Amino acid sequence: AVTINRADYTAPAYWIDTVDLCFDLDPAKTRVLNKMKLRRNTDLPVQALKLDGEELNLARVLVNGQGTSFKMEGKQLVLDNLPDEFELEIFTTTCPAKNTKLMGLYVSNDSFFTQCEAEGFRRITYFLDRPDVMAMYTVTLRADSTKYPVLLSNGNLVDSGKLEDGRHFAKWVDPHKKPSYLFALVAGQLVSREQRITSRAGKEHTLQVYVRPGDLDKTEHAMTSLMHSVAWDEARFGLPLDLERFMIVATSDFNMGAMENKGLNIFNTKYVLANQATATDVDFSNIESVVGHEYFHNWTGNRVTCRDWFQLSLKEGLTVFRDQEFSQDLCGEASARAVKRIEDVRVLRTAQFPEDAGPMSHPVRPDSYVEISNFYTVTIYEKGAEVVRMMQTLVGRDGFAKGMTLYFERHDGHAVTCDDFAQAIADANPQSELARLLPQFKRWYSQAGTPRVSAQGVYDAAAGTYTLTLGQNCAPTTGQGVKEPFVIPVGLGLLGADGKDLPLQLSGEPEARSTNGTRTVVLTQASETFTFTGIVAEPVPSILRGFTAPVVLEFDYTDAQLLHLLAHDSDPFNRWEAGQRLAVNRALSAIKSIAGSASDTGAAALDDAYIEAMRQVLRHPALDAAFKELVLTLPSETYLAEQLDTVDPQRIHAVREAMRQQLATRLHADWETVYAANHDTGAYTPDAVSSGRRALAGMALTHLCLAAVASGDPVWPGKTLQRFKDAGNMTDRFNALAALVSSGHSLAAQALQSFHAMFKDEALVIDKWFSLQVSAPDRGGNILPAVKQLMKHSDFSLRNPNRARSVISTYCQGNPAGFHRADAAGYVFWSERVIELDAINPQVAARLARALDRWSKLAEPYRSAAREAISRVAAKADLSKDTLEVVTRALA
Ligand code: B3K
Ligand code: ZN
Repeated sequence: AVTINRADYTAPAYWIDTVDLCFDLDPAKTRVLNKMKLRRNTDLPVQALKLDGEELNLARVLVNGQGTSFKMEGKQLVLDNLPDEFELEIFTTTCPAKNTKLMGLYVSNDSFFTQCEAEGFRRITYFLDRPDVMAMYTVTLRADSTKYPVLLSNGNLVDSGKLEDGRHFAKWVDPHKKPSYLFALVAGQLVSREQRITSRAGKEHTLQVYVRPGDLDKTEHAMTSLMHSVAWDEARFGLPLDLERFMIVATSDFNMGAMENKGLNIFNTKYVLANQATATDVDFSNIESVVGHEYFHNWTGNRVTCRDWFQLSLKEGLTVFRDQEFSQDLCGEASARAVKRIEDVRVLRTAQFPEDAGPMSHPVRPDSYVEISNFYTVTIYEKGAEVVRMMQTLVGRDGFAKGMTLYFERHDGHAVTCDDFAQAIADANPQSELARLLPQFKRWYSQAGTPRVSAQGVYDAAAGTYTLTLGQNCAPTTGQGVKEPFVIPVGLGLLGADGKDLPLQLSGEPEARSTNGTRTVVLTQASETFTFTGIVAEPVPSILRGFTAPVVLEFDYTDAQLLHLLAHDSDPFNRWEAGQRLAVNRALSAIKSIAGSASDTGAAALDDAYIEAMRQVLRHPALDAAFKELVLTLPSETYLAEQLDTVDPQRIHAVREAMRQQLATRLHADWETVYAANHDTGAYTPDAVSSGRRALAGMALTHLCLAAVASGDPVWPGKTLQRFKDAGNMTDRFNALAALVSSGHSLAAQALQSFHAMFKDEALVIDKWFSLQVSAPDRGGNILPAVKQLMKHSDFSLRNPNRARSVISTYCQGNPAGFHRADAAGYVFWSERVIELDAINPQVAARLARALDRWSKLAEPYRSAAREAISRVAAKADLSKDTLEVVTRALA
């Protein structure tokens, strides 16, 4: 496999100004006529034209209307001795029906769809398939009018009509130039929900959401989310919709979440379809953020795109930041914003931190790759978003908006780099810390790894000072031995004995400076000291408020300090974090002290102080239900594993389950009260407040069922089953089902059966049915047999990515104790599925291959067995470069 290096970037030898594509759509043989106008890049010496192509049948090549000689170099079509400007005509055919990779043009449920990012356009026609070649597109689609009544592509419909033999055509012109990865077409039997809107500037637009007939009643939320997105980008960043028509199309066969093709976003049905009967609150909120995300790409990604794929975070980190801000702004209230922030940080810490410490570790701007599809990662997306957020922290919210304006002034219509973005934000804020520290700040783009920030506090009663020493350190990552210090903004507060924030005055300053008791200091050295004056009693420090930087904070908090923060911190993030630290400390000491078998969890007994603190949270009159649910959720097994040098997944599971059981039994009366107070949320709306109440009620049910299983009391399981039957929305119904399943109660089987019967025609609900069963707590190794049994179910299919993921990825990546078995059967299963999937869909296989990223941290016998399984995959002949890159790096 060939490694592509960032340092090797060169501009393209030719530019493509216009593309005129004509498709004769047929599942077995689609004909593609591609007429382009090309121009030599006169900045470079004369070179041959090398066009990318993959799995294409080439029929004809004409230069200025004349047949011409060409050669093939590997997959590339090479033309020499070309004029400086010319028209190139290429005629190819492909077979969309056989395209199981779902890249390029493919068929799903008898409709045609495309997916071109990153390198799928070359599977449609020969092209300079790279993001810095931007062209104007005209697209004509021809197809059978009965089977494919709807014909869509980017831009505006300029012509349509009937053809002979029952066929018809549609011609689309995109008014904006774009890179090939943003090309899209859709053809099939689809219906749409339509909405006319008027922008702030008074322009009219048509918004459309296309779905299969029968799904229209599930499109309202996506449309509402789209309207909110349009309004938000205008209000917050002054960025309007630049198209008359903006379309979203849903397909049930899709490799990822959604795709921001210009004016024609294509979505996984999972992120479009929702109504209260079939979708949970989490689904509703995911739809809002994914619709927002793809829409925001229209500026950050499409108007200004990436020079090369190493710059992927330029559009993805920025656009995740934007969708996170969007969701927070829609929440309105500060407490709901904080809940969203906590959820985002939880994703970062449970997925990105492990990635950054493992074999696939890479900087936000990688230096090399074998297969770019492997770099659509939590590092590029979520850590990239944190880097953008730190810029906003350093220049302020208004300063950041000014920076965005300058970015578009400078780069609209161009393909640029992460450096260009950072430069624009800094230049718009010349007095800011960002401008002062820019070269050092940009280490966040070049250095991989999660920095650890250590903090020590010393109180000097005589001087009335509190001195905080902050240090930073980042462990080596693959290929990067030595790390230079990062620029780390650290939000700080000091709590007095009464729990209130103290005024913050650094020594040397004439007066205290802080907003709402918080101030942000910027750590730039390996170690720095900050001395606060006028402190009359020893405070409790609240460090890294709001999680101002993607780092691990090390501070040796006492239990008393953590309990104080949990009870009083004005920063909701750190208030939650204090509860998590209390739980982590207890879990880790139990894990370390269990001498014997994994089931010996006596050491996990929770102390009264912890239980009492959790009780106070549950009873707190002022805290939101959503926040309580987050505090009462124990750190995940994956998060706990990351805190250990050697990981025994069975032990972690046993300890965490024991803790959960104790929370269930010792807080029994409180769970009952909480359930009574929150289970009725009235007429369904997926807003933050009622979603939070449903989540907390669901959590209460789970704990009540857990306690009931232990005591043999039939009352709560019975009530839960009744709740399952009577629920007026999917969230309540699914939570009741999950409570029975996750507590291992015998009523679960009948509930699962009736759930399947109720929703047998709702693919997305059936996905939930599958994944709930394979993510249940492992009891005596029962999960793997269940997985194998479910794969024999007539609803199971390996070819549909959502379905394959709902069983296989959920098991291998979402159920550590079920997967990491002492008998290695989980790993054997994994290696077989990776190999099997790789032949069908390399992207799905390569994602699954990452389930063993952290194998080298495992305790024996897991470690050796895992390595053996990875080696088995790596030894397979003809692996895709996607999967090969993942397993090769894992073994390196
Ligand atoms: N840009 C697409 C991701 C494409 C992934 C290709 N393997 C979705 C998104 O981030 O919005
Ligand atoms: Zn994106």
